[in-house]
Order: sequence, then C-alpha cells, then structure tokens
Amino acid sequence: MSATKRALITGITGQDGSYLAELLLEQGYEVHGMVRRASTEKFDRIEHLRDRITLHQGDLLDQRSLVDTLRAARPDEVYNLAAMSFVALSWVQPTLTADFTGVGVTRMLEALREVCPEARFYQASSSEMFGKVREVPQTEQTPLYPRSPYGVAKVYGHFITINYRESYNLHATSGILFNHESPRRGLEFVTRKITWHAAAIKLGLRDKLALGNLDAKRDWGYAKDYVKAMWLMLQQDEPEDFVIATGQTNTVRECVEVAFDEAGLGDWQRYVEIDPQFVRPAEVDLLIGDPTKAKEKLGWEPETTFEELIRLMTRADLELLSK
Ligand code: NDP
Ligand code: GDR
Repeated sequence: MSATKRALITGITGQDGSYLAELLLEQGYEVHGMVRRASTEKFDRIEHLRDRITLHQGDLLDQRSLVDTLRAARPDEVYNLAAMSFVALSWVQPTLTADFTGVGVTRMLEALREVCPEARFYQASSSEMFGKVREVPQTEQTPLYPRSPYGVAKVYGHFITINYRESYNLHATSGILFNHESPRRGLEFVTRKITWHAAAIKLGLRDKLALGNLDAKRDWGYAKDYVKAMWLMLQQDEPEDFVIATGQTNTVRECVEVAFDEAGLGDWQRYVEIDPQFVRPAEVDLLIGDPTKAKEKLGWEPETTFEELIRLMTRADLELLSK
C-alpha cells in the first residue's frame, strides 16, 4: 500500500459521491472517480473538486471499462455508489435497473478480484431492501422483503457482496443506509422536491406542489453525516455489514409541514395536491432503522435531526432560487 491512500468512487457525480469525495480529500486520500460519458457534461456536484480528483470513463454495464478504471486508479478502497437510484423509475425501467443496480455489483467485484483483490470494497446497500415491514426497528438481522424492482436489485447487490466476501475472502462490506438527503439531493426525491417547491412557491415561481402518498414514513438523515459511516466501515479490520440510520421516523406530510414553515408559507394545505401519478404500484410504508451496531463498533452517530435537515435544505433552496 502506498503512503497516500487511494480511493475509487463509482457514482462520484451523485449526491453521496460528492460528499464522500470531499471527506476523503480532507483525510488526505488521492481520490479517483468513475464517470460515464454524456453528451453534456453534468458535473455540478463535483465542479468545485475537479482539479483535486482524477476521473476515469467507465460504466457499470461495461466490464472492460471497470477493469481499466481499476488498473488506472490502483485503489486501496473502492466505494461502489453508482446505481439507478430512483425507486419510482425502477418500475419504468426494471431490467435496466437490475443490470445497473444489481448485476453491476458483480461486474465491479469481478473486476476487483482480477485487478486489486487486496482493495477494500464498500457496497451501497439500502433500507429499501426491507420493504414490507417484518420488524420495527430494522437491524442488520431483519429479514428482507423488497417492494420495488430497485429494492430487488439492491438485495442482489447486497448478497453478492456477502457471497464474494465469503467465497474469495475479500474485504467487502455492505452499508445498509436509510434515506439520506441534502441540498445536493436530486429534485425527483421527495424531500428535495418539497423543499424546492416550498422555496419556489415562496418566491412566486410556482403555485402548487403535486405529491403522492403523504403517509409514507421514512428514517431521514443528512448525507454528509452518512458518508462518514461509509468511510468508517472500510477502516474496520474485519469486513461487516452495518445499518446506518437515525432511529427516528417521520411522514412525508411532516416533511411538508417543516419545509413550508421554514419558507414562511403558513398553511401548506393551500398549496399541496395529491396526484396519483406519484403513488407507487407497491409502497414501503414504514422505515425506521436501529443504528446501535454502528454506534458501538464504528463510534458513528447521526449529527443532524430530521427537522434541522429539512430546514437547512429549505434555506438552501431559497438561496438557490433567489439568485
Ligand atoms: P444519485 O442518484 O445521486 O447518484 C447515483 C450515481 O450513480 C451518479 O453518479 C450516476 O451517474 C451513477 N450511475 C448511475 N448509473 C451508472 C452506470 N451505469 N455506470 C456508472 N455510473 C452510474 O444517488 P445517491 O448519491 O443518493 O446514492 C448513492 C448510492 O447509494 C446509490 O447506489 C443508491 O442506490 C444508494 N443509496 C442511497 C440512499 C439515499 O438515501 N441517498 C440510501 C441507500 C442507498 P450520472 O451522474 O452519470 O447519472
Ligand atoms: P425512496 O425515496 O423511494 O425512499 O428511495 P423518495 O424520496 O423517492 O420517496 C420517499 C417516499 O415519499 C413518497 N412520496 C413521493 N416520492 C417522490 N419521489 N415523489 C413524490 O411526489 C412523492 N409523494 C410521496 C414515496 O412514495 C416514498 O414512500 C430513496 C432513494 O435514495 C433510494 O436510492 C434509497 O435506496 C432509499 O431512499 C433508501
């Protein structure tokens, strides 16, 4: 291992990838990212890091590019964050989701086995794997029952990571992360959709916010806190899986209430309408995680409450849209 640690992040252009890149740079890592080609360059979230990171062209659908990326980056740690991550779209593109989000993990693990089997591997598993509630709160031992093509693909990625750890003795870890959000969250996810619309309505840029199921409950944390847990997991001597969550659950309705309050809009019901197109074919009704193991073994704890998170996101959107 070289004196300066080298990390490769797939999905570096995403919400988590950008925060993780910042964290690893602060820790003195040489940071490499894998990006896929697009006809327009959309590197908004990592623009401020561009001169401090090295980017490699690659795609989870293409084995050759994964091998070449690992050869070029020579990482000590690989964070596999790339995925088709929007649950609702996974019903529209189910096989593509399976290929990116599921089988893509095997491609990455195969490339790692070939090029750098000593490297430590992090897989971005998800609370969406719990799906239909079998146990409250959910722990590392809770049985999985995914409720979306995305959730099913993540279960595959989760178990192939465990299987490669056990079959080939890799330092491979799955982080079962519950929902985490930030001002960098994509606009299609419900928290950001709400905070953006609250700001837009306040500034007179929109009149209404159309949502689906207001009763769904999620355990929402702050992405910046959660990427620390990813890093801590790979610093463990033995690879193990961890639930990362706040232990608190809130409804989508409560998220609306906090955002509209922060925007100073008064009664949110005047602006919100229910649109069936945002109701899912099968819903995950309740997620609440138990992060005890992460607290005990990693010393990790969330630092930001749900209410602080939604308020900071709303303020960020007010600032963004005021410009
Ligand atoms: P984002 O949607 O913000 O980012 C996804 C990233 O994956 C983007 O960089 C995207 O690149 C990249 N990507 C997608 N498909 C491919 C592909 N075929 N080849 C290469 N790169 C690809 O997701 P988040 O940052 O929120 O999440 C990171 C990971 O964590 C994902 O795997 C997600 O499923 C998982 N997760 C997220 C949670 C959350 O609440 N945020 C909770 C639990 C798990 P591009 O910019 O080109 O689209
Ligand atoms: P989720 O996040 O599906 O939990 O997946 P999302 O923010 O999309 O939905 C959360 C809940 O809100 C309800 N909802 C709506 N959702 C969206 N997107 N748009 C709406 O208009 C709307 N109205 C109500 C949903 O039905 C759902 O119950 C996220 C992703 O980041 C995954 O990649 C990750 O694995 C999981 O979190 C943990």
